[in-house]
Amino acid sequence: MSFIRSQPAGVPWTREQVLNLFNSFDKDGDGMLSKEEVKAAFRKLGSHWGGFRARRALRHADANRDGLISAEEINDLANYALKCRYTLKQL
Ligand SMILES: [Ca+2]
Ligand SMILES: [Ca+2]
Repeated sequence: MSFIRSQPAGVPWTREQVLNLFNSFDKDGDGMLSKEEVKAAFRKLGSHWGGFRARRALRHADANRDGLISAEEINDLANYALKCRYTLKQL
């Protein structure tokens, strides 16, 4: 099974856009991203497997293994999201 879809019409997200998106998904405003918040953000990025991506992303970026992405860890989270090569659909 392939998790990669080709979306030739899309434009890749920039690092800045990805970071802004993740920050905007801190719904409870505690400065940390929970797995649910990460999952919602990945859905917004265009993932059809938000839960799968959230688990993988946390494993990748959650350096202290507390299940939350802190401000220090969010750069690694963005790196992971950028590696997934989601694209921004043209409006
Ligand atoms: Ca939060
Ligand atoms: Ca953490």
